[in-house]
Amino acid sequence: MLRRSFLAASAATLALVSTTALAQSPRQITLTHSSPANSHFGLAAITFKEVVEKESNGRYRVVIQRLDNEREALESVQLGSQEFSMGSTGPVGNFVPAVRALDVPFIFRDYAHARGVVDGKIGQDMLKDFTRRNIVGLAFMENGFRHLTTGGKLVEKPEDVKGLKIRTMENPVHMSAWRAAGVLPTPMAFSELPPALQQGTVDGQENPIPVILSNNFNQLQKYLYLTGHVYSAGLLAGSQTFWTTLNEGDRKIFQNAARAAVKTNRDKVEADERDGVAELRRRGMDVREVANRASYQEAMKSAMPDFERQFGADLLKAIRDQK
Ligand code: EAX
Repeated sequence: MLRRSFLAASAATLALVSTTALAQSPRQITLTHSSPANSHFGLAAITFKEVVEKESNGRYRVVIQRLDNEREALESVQLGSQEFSMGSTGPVGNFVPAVRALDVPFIFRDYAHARGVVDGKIGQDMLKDFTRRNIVGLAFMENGFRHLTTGGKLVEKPEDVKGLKIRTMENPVHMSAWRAAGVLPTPMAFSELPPALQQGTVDGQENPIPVILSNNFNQLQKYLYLTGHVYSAGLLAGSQTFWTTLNEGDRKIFQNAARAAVKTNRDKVEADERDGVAELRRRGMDVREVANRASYQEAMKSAMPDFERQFGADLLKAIRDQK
């Protein structure tokens, strides 16, 4: 009797010790993102971390790292050597090609339209497809609508881009669209972009205001043209290998964190859209309105039949028609 209660007491002590030990050494997970800490991705990453750590009562610790090679980040997530990544759709189509339909130029009217599509059935079905690639598509994030920038060369109309070397993402849809406009698209990872602009390996690049602003591209580029040619979605990706170790309750925590991160991401994109152009002008960038955006659409038009073949005219129409 005495012995039994002694055993029970030891078991209780052991349980207490192990719970305490657990509480003291949280499970450490890594989230990488491209762009600086104060950017639309960096701030979203902080929200993700805060929600996970709070809702799990400290059982998880999220380590945020900047990794500008988005393809490497996504591959690490796929392999399970890191748990989460946040980045653009540049490399995402290598995993789920249908997502490239979101990269078709001029397919979205505005932010409300794009967000409606990624949050709706079309986007949610795309996210489910990632599981086949050992990736959990947690949420679509965004970079914003992309705009052209150049260093020395002034572009006053779409014809002026002919023959220019423009860095694009490693994304065949972007490359085809620019090629149609007469550009020599030069694909490279985001990490390679600043040196390429510095050394003049390319004449220009294209990225949304939040990316241009947070990465100080005003120091590397003279002109910004508000072409808004393509909506640049992002992906918050999770490792399927990690995900399968989680119970339902913990999965909920990460899903809640993803939802909160999307909100922070979009709020920051909106703030940058509101104040960013004035700020870039203040920093000395020559920002040009593009009165006739349709002229860029026209210039890229010859790429459309191929996009319809790749993604299906029905899918493109469904995206376009979503109210
Ligand atoms: O995700 O590669 C790019 O131009 C992206 O827009 C950038 O990495 C932000």
